[in-house]
Amino acid sequence: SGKDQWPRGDEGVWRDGMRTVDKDVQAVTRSIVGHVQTSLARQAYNLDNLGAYQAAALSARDDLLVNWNTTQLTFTRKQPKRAYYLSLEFLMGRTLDNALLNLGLKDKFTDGVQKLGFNMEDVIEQERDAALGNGGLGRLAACYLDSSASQELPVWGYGLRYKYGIFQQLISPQGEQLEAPDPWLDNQNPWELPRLDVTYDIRFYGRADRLDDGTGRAVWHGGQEVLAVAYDVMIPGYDTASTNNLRLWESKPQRGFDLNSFNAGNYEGAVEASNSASAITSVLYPNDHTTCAPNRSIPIHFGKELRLKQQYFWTAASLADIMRRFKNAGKNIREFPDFVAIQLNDTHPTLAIPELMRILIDDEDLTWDQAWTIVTNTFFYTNHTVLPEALEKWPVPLIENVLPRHMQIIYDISMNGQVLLASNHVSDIQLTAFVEGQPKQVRMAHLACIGSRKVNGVAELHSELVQTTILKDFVEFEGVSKFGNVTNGITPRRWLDQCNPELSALITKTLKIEKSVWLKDLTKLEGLLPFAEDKAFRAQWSAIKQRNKERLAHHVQTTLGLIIRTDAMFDVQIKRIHEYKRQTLNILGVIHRYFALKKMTPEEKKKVNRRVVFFAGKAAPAYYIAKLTIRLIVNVARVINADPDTKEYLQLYFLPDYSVSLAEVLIPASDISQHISTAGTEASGTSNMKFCLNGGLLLGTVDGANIEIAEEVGENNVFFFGHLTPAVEDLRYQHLYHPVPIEEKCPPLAFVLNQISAGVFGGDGVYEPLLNTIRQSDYYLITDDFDSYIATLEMVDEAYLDKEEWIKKSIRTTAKMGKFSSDRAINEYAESYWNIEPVSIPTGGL
Ligand code: F58
Repeated sequence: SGKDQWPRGDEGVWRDGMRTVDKDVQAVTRSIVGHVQTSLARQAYNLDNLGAYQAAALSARDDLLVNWNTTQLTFTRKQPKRAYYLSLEFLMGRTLDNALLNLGLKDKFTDGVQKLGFNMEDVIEQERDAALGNGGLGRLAACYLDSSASQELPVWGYGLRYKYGIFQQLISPQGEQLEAPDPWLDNQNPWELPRLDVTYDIRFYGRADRLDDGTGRAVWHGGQEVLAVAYDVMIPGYDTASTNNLRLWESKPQRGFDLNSFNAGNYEGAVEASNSASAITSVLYPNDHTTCAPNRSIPIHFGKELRLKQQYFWTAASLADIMRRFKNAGKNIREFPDFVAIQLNDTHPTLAIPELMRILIDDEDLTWDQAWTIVTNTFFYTNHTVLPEALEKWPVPLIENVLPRHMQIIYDISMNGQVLLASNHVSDIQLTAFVEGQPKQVRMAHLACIGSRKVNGVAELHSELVQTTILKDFVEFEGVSKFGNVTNGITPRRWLDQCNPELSALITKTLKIEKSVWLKDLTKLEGLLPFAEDKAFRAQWSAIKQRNKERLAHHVQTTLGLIIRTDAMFDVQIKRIHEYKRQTLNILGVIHRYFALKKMTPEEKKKVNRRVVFFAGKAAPAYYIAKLTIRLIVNVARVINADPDTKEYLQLYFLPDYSVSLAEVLIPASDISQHISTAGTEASGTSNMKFCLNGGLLLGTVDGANIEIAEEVGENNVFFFGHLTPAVEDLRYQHLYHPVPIEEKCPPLAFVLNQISAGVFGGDGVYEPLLNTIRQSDYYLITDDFDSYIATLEMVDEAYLDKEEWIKKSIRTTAKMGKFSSDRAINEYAESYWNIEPVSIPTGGL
């Protein structure tokens, strides 16, 4: 700092005008009332909860802005190396509560809002979720932003500002999933700052002419140009002034409309051009692990070109922005990787690799080798799946048309790779080619891998599978040191302190340290271990779980009008609906239990463990089998919940429209949660960590991060079942070549399937295609794992009946979850991948 860094005028006058964050309740109420009066232009006497939310949000935003400005100014002055997290999805959920907790202002706002006649919980509920993501991958990005800011790491996110987030899920009277748009911006979004001055022109189509000057440069011209406009979202760190930025791009026509067409009397044509530009950021794609339908025969090709345009629009705008910031700092282009690290969240931003090559060669006049050195020291690629049908491939003719210059560069990268391979005597060059097939397609995972400095998977087992299956040949070619693992994590701020305030308070009281200490070093939770032996502590622990169940029951009653009993075990499976995640196994298990109950005498029933089973999750709109699974669950629920023989012992609910906010109510209420993917298919899973952090036990397969959770909490505190990864391929082979009828292989399962076929749950034969996936190839091994699944469910019942032992397991589980903080994960990226360091941010203005 220094005098020259002050903008102009009298420093004292500036300082006097400066807002600070450290406010008392009166400052809070004044600020809220001020926003009601001016920003909202509303009267105090008719203010409703929504108005109160908006005013409170604007007030919190003022505080965030102070810190955000200081943070950005500090970065500009210090010029640290920065990391950029490129993700097509950021599943942020609600912001107000989180912002207040991170700012340390929650109590003051609760108090202030109360004085103004409102209840804080009701006010918080007014906010719509920012649901710019499908599932785990998008929520992971949100947790990583929270951790980066909390640890004062200079990390910016880059994404798209979709006008419509993930679709809203409705359930029809028949139990079918229906999709409705999610116009989340309709009530205005106080958390974003339009930056109408930060714009870039993004080109599509046209021609790329190579210059014949031997430099390899080309000129890309013509086609369509679309404007990218920046919107900034502030990301507050916890217990620090550090407030990072998430920059989201909106697409707009370059000019309001095409004057030429307009003058030629083609008014509709003129408006159309403007529509097509805006279409790029209009909606989030609701696909989930499916470029091809998982029955592996029906490809889903909806709006492919638009998706490619989204990917390019976003990566090109982000790179242009990163480049402009880098150049403003006055550095030499060769130093780019010393100041910039770019993390590719899955293959969606892979076009950034040829795009940076294009910038460096065509605009910056570097040679191919100079450019390639910069590129391969800048990018890092995280893989999130090894499911073959989920690996992105783009048809060459499509790229050639939309991005002609990039197709040339991709061919050149491929050719150079091949030459290198040949000179390294790699046996099967074909395998590493990333332009393959008929029609030719570009395998994006291969391109991302070859263009990155490092590649990682998201849990130990998954990273191993990445190296031994999909990228095996690259390991041979480039050496294992390029490949690593960063096990996923979750932010304990949202996923414990915010969603389970009572448990958070009990932990703070018990550990006898400040909340901010253990929330920033989650391994401190180990201090809870001795209290598992303390009966009074156990009573408090289980009373909190009970109140969280009641909170969930209350939520379900007010939103759906259903009465849920809370004197039962709460058993939860919430995640995208997908065959590999095996919600089918769960519902078949429920049906099995239902028939077992029906056979019992009243005496036998008295000994039964009462269960309430919850499902929630969305299916990709084109994923027929997943939608049938939802329909089956809903209709089984109808029968079971109405059956007087069983309803006291077994209840089943499908909660529609799963979201981050619904997860925040469900997770703290769970006794046991299910993570039961076929071994080797779930890369990591992250909700497994959330449940365990909140003292819910885990029922799962030996897959993804379940394995590492068991390592931490001890095998005797989790319930594992099913075949292991190495057996999966053999079993699938047997299904195809030595099939055994289900009646013989697994009679209890055959009985359940037959009951569904017989129409016990209605449907008139609609479920046959779903049942046939099990009866025929059974790719996801339901028939192989059913028996051990049922046996394990029974072990869970038995364990739950020993209440005191169960609570001990619950406490021990929470105590050992330190590893799964996203702070740990983001530190691994910062240290071992990006090579960036924390920058401390002064509090209070300039
Ligand atoms: C998920 N992937 C993994 N993809 O399935 C899960 O195991 C992991 O914990 C999580 O990533 C975080 O690493 C995932 O959520 C998607 O939603 C893609 C969205 C775009 C289309 C393809 C699926």
